[in-house]
Parts: sequence; C-alpha cells; structure tokens
Amino acid sequence: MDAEVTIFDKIVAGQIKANIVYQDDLCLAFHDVNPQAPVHILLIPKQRNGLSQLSKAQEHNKEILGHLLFTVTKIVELVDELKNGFRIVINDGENGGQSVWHLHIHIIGGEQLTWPPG
Ligand code: DGP
Repeated sequence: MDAEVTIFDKIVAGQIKANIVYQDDLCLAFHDVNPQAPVHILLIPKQRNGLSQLSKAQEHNKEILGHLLFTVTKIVELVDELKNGFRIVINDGENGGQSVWHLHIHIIGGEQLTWPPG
C-alpha cells in the first residue's frame, strides 16, 4: 500500500487542487472535500516515509509525528472557528474507517461536537 501514489501525494505535488490552510516544509493542511462539521481540515506529512497509517509508525517517524501535533496548535491559531474547541481524529485501518493510505489528522470543529463518535 505504501508504494502506491495516494490522492494526498497528488495534492502535495499540486496535481490536484486543495483549499490550503497552512503548510511548512514538512506538512500540509487543507480543507476536507467532504466536511463532517463546519470546519474539517486534514493535516498530512508531505513525505509519507512509511506512514501509510499511524499503526505503521517507526522510530524514524517520531519527529514528524510530534511536528504534526504541534502544528495543530498553529492551525487553531489561524482558524477562528476552532478557538472554542475542536477534535482531532486519526482513523487507522479498515475498522477505523481509514480510506486514504497516507497518515492524516482530521481537525474538526466549528460547532458543539458530540461524544462518543460513531
Ligand atoms: P479517512 O477516511 O480517515 O481516510 O479520511 C480521508 C478523508 O480524505 C475523507 O474525509 C475525505 C478526504 N478526501 C478524499 N479525497 C480528497 C480530495 O481529493 N481532496 C480533499 N480535500 N479531501 C479528500
């Protein structure tokens, strides 16, 4: 699965358009094409480096994993609708509902979220 080009690789390469919220050398954040809340942003590493899903993480991925979580706080600073709270979700594997095999963090908010998720 890891060797396959995903839709997110194409977004990183600029081959597919996305509504970009934030980027730096290591990661890219853009609005989800199928939002589940008023704000629904996806945050991805630009290089997959084996991270098709969180459960495949290796020692060499630790730095980017920390960077992604820290970057969530930067995105929250940029998006007013997230300032009263938000949720991050990582779907992992088939039972987790994962559909794109390139690690991504969902950042969801802009309304009162309910618990538990489905
Ligand atoms: P997951 O099910 O956790 O693998 O989430 C994949 C998400 O990716 C899903 O919420 C829809 C989103 N998505 C799929 N294709 C595209 C696309 O081409 N553009 C954007 N912006 N989002 C996409």
